[in-house]
Amino acid sequence: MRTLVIIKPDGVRRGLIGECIRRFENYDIKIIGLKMIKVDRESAEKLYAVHKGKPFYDDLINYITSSPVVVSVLEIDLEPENATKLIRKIIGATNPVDAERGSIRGDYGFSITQNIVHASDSEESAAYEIPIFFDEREFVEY
Ligand code: FUP
Repeated sequence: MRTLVIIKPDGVRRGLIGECIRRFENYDIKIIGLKMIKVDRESAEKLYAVHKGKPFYDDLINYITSSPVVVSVLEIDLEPENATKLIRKIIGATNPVDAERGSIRGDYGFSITQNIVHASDSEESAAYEIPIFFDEREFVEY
């Protein structure tokens, strides 16, 4: 399964790009797309369309567009349910206070909005999110 992972503005600003990538590389996960970008408003609104109308929506959009992020597409050699579980285990629960030690958010997070990483939470959301940031021709096969 392919999934989108974003190292969010606080992850980049705090020098955690390498640490985050390390944690995915520790598993049999292949990075097939990787780039640094500044997310524009339109892409942010697409990414977070499911949260439109929620009290934290504006903060979320302002935050993800505030400074550069690293967007990546990971290929995990597992069926979607287990791939999603593995990614969730590596990044940890949304709220850092609930995230287990050993997960990215559990070890480094201190805010629910600024929680270092984003990952698609299902095969369907990955299929929706990946094209917001990547064209199929950008992926490398190896
Ligand atoms: P996750 O899949 O863990 O990234 O979490 P969600 O898709 O549920 O939420 C997306 C983002 O919305 C989170 F990264 C942070 C933000 N959020 C809040 O700020 N407050 C909330 O109560 C829930 C989510």
